[in-house]
Amino acid sequence: MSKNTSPARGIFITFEGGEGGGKSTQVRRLAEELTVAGRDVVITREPGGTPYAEAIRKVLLSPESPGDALTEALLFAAARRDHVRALIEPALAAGKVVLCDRFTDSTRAYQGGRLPDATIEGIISLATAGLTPDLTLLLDISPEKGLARAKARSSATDAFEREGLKFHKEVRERFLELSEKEPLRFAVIDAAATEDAVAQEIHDAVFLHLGDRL
Ligand code: Z5A
Repeated sequence: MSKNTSPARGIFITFEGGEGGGKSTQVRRLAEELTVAGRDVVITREPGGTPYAEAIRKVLLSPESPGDALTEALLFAAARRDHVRALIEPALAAGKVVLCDRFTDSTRAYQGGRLPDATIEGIISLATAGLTPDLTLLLDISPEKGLARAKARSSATDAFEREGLKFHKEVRERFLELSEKEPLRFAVIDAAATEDAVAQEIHDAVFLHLGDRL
């Protein structure tokens, strides 16, 4: 009788929220913590994560963006399909912990206000073939604070950062609505707190939701 030697499936954690919420900072911190604890961790981001998807990222964030939500959603989805097939699924199949800076909830929050829900969900489903995060950490912060942080870091702005405050407030509301619809998948983190306090809240949420698998 052959023994099953394939590793247990890995864990998929996504970080979501508006600009300057500290997602990239906290992805790195959680990766360090889990690595020290002996887990094999992969850090990635959207749009991007693979050479092909990183090339699409350049197009998406360029100032030439036509500003059409369907065009954007289809491009995000094309990048995501390559990312899921070439990087995320193989890492999960190998038993790794995948930490992803933005994923499908960003499409729901950023493109969602301008397209029907059925269109958004159809496009997401085509790109992911049903892959859903095990846990989504929503780093919630007021757009005023988040954009100020992003600006303090760099004076260059991308196509999304140039949108007005009203747009960013609506994005924040959509993220919060998503977290209310799926409270078991989401943990809402107060991202206005200090970096150490945010890291502690994330640690607590990860071990509360996934402790038995870590
Ligand atoms: N987008 C979309 O529309 N649809 C989609 O499906 C997807 C994405 C996947 C990608 O931008 C854009 O694509 C994004 C949505 C859209 N819109 N925008 N803009 P990105 O990936 O280039 O940018 P971002 O995701 O918004 O990341 P960011 O601005 O780099 O923010 P962050 O990663 O959340 O924060 P950070 O880089 O960790 O920190 C920002 C600064 O704050 C930095 O100087 C830190 O040192 C500082 N920081 C971090 N934490 C703290 C605390 N706690 N206190 C004080 N200062 C802090």
